[in-house]
Amino acid sequence: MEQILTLNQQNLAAISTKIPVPSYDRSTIKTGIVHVGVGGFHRAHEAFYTDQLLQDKSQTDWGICGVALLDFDTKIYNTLKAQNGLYTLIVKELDGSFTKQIIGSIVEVLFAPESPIKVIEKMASPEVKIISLTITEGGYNYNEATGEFNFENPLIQHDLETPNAPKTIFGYLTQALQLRKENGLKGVTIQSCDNIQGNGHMTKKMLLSYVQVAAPTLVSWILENVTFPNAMVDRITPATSPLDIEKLKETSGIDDGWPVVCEPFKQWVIEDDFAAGRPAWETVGAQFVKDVVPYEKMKLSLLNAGHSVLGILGALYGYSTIDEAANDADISSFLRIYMGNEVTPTLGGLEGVNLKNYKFSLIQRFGNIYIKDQIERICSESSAKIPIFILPTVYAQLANNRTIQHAAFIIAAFAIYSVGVTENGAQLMIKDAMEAELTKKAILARNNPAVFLEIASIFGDLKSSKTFVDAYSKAYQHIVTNGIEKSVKDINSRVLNKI
Ligand code: CS2
Repeated sequence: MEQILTLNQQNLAAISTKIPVPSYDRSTIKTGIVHVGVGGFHRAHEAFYTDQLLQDKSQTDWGICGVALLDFDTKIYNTLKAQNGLYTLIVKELDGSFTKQIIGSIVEVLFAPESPIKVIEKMASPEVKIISLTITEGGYNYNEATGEFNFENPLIQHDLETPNAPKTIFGYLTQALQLRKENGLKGVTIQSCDNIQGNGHMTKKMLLSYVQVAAPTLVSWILENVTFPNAMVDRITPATSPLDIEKLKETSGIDDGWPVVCEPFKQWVIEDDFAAGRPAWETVGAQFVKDVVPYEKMKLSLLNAGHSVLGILGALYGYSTIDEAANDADISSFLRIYMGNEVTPTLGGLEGVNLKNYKFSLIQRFGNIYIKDQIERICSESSAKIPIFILPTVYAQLANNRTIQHAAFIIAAFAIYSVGVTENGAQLMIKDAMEAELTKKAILARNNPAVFLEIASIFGDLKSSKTFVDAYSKAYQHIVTNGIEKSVKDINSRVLNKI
């Protein structure tokens, strides 16, 4: 049997006989980027692009220091630390083959709960030019009902009281920027890599709200010295399964505690607004544009919303992976009608993008049977995703008196999903920061479906739209009376147009 090699810097030369490893000397790479949130997505996306860039050996300034922010992140921190920041990226191709390589761009890792000061100092280090973030939609601490920063969050209160040992990204950034200011350092870029419309604008708005209270004198310095480029990020990255880890061992003889699996497709469209220089990511496939808003809108309302549609319906059908839902003829029709009739009219012209092709490519990506993206992953934190992925489409359609039937159906399906059990009695695993509230309202909704829409931090003022409430309540009753499968067929049969 082939010798199994543990992934770490020392074994890299031996591993290079099995799969490609970084061609650059990692010991010469300086840390130019601090990235918060070293989960699968960052490692399949920004860290991958950066690794490709570092293969051009003249680029030595853009290594990444990965920061694990939450207590919950101990495992990824320990794994990356033991592996000297190295990990395997396994791309699951459309033909079922796997392309593997070792990524080396994460040259340092820090665990914030263990050493908050080290994280603050690293963010404030003169060689660091970019602080990038993958902190999930919920991490921006935004209240959908008020549109404002949520100061009621106990962690935010903690950060205000204990600035030197923060727990949230806002506490960290404030301390780090304060230190940069005191040290006379100039610009730095804070770059969001999360799925939020105007993610740079959102980061700026939320950070400034916090700083206004925590360190008011820092506000003007931030306005002068920090930029927040918007970006659209894309690569489907399912959670790594124990089987992925085993298979890597078996087929390549590499023992990697947490490899990353992803699809072949990748896209990164970034606004070129960097305060202190940036990596030439365009040389490895990223696009720099003046205005990224239309790209973000397209991706969030078609891909991410598409995922939520497949996830919520798929869960109620009893499926466990996205490809199963995407390859179900009725769910697929539902999705195509939603995209064609409800989302497409809300997207303005996109220069250089063929929307029709984009939608078809999504259907193909969702249907990739090798990716096995988990419905559980997609449905997790839906309370933060729905307001970003689906509701902007609903508001735009309502404002123009256009159809919202399929969107209303999805929200009704989500209300039924939130009870936590399918119509066949199977338990659903709800992973959501708002789980308690969701379940409570979902149970009450059985008597009066509209109650679910009262969760203002998700649905804002949607409950005051009679058109929406009627369509939603009708869909809810239809599903309860006829079952999910017949209801999906019925609603589809009322519409002729698809993409
Ligand atoms: C997904 C995203 O979290 C979700 O619900 O839609 O993680 C999606 O896979 C990525 O944004 C793809 O780029």
